[in-house]
Amino acid sequence: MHAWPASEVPALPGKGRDLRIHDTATGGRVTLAPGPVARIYVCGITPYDATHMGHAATYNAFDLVQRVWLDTKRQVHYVQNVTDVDDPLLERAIRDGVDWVGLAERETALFREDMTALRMLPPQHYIGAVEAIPGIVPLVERLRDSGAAYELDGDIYFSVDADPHFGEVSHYSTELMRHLSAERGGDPERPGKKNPLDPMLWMAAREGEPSWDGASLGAGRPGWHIECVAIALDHLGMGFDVQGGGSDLIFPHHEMGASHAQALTGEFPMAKAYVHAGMVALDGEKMSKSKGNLVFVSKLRRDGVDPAAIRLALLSHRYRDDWEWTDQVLQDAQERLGRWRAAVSRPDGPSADALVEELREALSDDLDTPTALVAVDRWAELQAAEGGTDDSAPGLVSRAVDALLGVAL
Ligand code: 5CA
Ligand code: ZN
Repeated sequence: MHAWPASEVPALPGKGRDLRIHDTATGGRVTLAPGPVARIYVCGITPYDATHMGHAATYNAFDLVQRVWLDTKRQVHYVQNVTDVDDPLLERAIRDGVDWVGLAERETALFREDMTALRMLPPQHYIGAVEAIPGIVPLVERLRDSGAAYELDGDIYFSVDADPHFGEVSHYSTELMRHLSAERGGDPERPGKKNPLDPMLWMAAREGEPSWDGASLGAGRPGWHIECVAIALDHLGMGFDVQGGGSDLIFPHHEMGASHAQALTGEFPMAKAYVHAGMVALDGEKMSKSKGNLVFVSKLRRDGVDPAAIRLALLSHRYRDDWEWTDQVLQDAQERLGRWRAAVSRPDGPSADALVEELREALSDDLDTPTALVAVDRWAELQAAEGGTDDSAPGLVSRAVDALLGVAL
């Protein structure tokens, strides 16, 4: 699949700091020190109702990770998937009486437009589940042949008991895992499974549903977790730097993914850091496609809202926190954007060298965007109150806010 066009990232004087980031698997902060090429996998959308503010907030967090790395003069190798075949997508297509392929294509196209408008850096590899099937089938065959997977009425399940590290990403109790498994696409109640938590790797073809050639597995379609593992291993290999997504992916998705990879390669964990963004709510409940309580990026754009203001609204919250989208959040961001634009539109101003270092420090500190925004606010206030004589300062602030925060002033 093609991704979306990249906006240019201005180079800043000096060099940024290494990222210290919260890792769900170890429960603490890790300092990431990748080689010259940092590797990141971010779970992509299931394209049936994109792009709501929760999605945008999560992709914003991982865009910042890349901007910090780029500022340390590293290259970034970024991979993202599109879950373009899965139960919720097929169910939505049936509900709306539309073709599932067309639905996925339309929503993916909208997501690309939204990501472009928000200045999110594109992945180098943007891979759909369907196009990944030829790579998924041999992995499932290997898992089955090594005893880490088994067949149940034609479907192939992964055996979580095959992985001695199972549970070490989420650290959730068995009870919670069982609950979340039922809620998030698993089938803990299905009779005949070795462990109720075992997830499906390959689903045998069902009447009226799409299916693909699965070689010795028979016709069918892939499970959700093996999709991301196959794409990540194919394009990044084991031991990449960050696996990212929202906190609702901690279990089962990232836990199962780490287990699949461990059973396939004998190595653990698949990623050096498992990084999770908090959930964005609307009217007191998590924004979700299934509940339908959504605010869409595309709707705001159609209403004439500047994408830079949307991005500032996302940045005003710490990425790990759960938070609530309100009209006030957007209005505050619009006002802030106006103040910043007025401040950089003058020919000179107070020196901004210290501000660049403050931004670097705040972002390297587990992506502390609220502190970063306050630092820019202070420079803009000083500009408004006293001005300054540094004729390179407004340009430097514009470039820093663009390079590090993805906001075009
Ligand atoms: N296709 C899978 C990942 S492989 C998937 O979860 N798709 S999704 O469309 O449901 O979500 C895409 C990303 O947005 C995931 O990282 C998910 O955790 C995140 N996300 C979904 N809802 C919210 C929300 N309300 N707040 C923050 N992030 C969210
Ligand atoms: Zn995923």
